[in-house]
Amino acid sequence: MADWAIGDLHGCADEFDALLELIEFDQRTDTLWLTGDLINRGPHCLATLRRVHALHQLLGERLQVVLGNHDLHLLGCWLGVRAVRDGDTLGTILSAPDCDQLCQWLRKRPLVHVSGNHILVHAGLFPLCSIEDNLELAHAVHSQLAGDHPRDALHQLFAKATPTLVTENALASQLAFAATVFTRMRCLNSDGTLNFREKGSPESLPEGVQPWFSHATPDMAQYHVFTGHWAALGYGVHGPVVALDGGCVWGGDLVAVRRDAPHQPYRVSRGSARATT
Ligand SMILES: [Mn+2]
Repeated sequence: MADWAIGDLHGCADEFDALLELIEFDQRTDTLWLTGDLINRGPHCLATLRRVHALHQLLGERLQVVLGNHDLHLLGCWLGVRAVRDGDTLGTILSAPDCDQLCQWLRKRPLVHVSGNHILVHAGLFPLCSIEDNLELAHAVHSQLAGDHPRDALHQLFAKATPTLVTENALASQLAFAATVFTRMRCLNSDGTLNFREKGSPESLPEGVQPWFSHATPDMAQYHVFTGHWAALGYGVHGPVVALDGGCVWGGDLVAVRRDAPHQPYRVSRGSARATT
């Protein structure tokens, strides 16, 4: 058996199938972690979401998916909290007969998943608070979103985030901050506040702006943190962080690693997979 992690799918269903074939994924025994952003921007979003949902039925807890910013956006569109935007490729999902079933499943996925010293999260962990506090924040978002009032939860998640954790505030008022950290964060400013602007490669960042993991605490060094989200960063191991978004949807690669050997990537490049109907 092997424990795998794969980066952002973004509707690249053919490449996902090809990568599972390449790594000889064994559905009977292997585990699979997906870094989120299953959908949007790419060509086969409905097929991808159905495929991952079906795999989850088959694998149960051996398949873990965390929510990314595009997954939250889809949930927002589904419940009428957000409008579909230019460049979105969510139409086939939103008009599918099984849209409700798929989105009900999606909203119950966590923002952070932990197993032993391995952590799965779409964008990252806030490095200026402990792992424990990060997990508590992620759980707060998850329980709201998976609870009885997902529309209210999404309104809170999409509210303007404070640029840092406000410790004296109630957790409920930190939901937008938490959702931003776990699903959208890339960089911090020199004062430790979230930088909402920079999306480029680390080399292109202005002075004082650093990747979030440059601030990683000794606390985090005991873990492997598997992330996606940052296509311009690409695949790489940065201390405890294993970045897996190879930018497949933008013409790059879909990347898999065995979680116990994160320095050895397996890649399928965009368009190299056989076309499916
Ligand atoms: Mn993302």
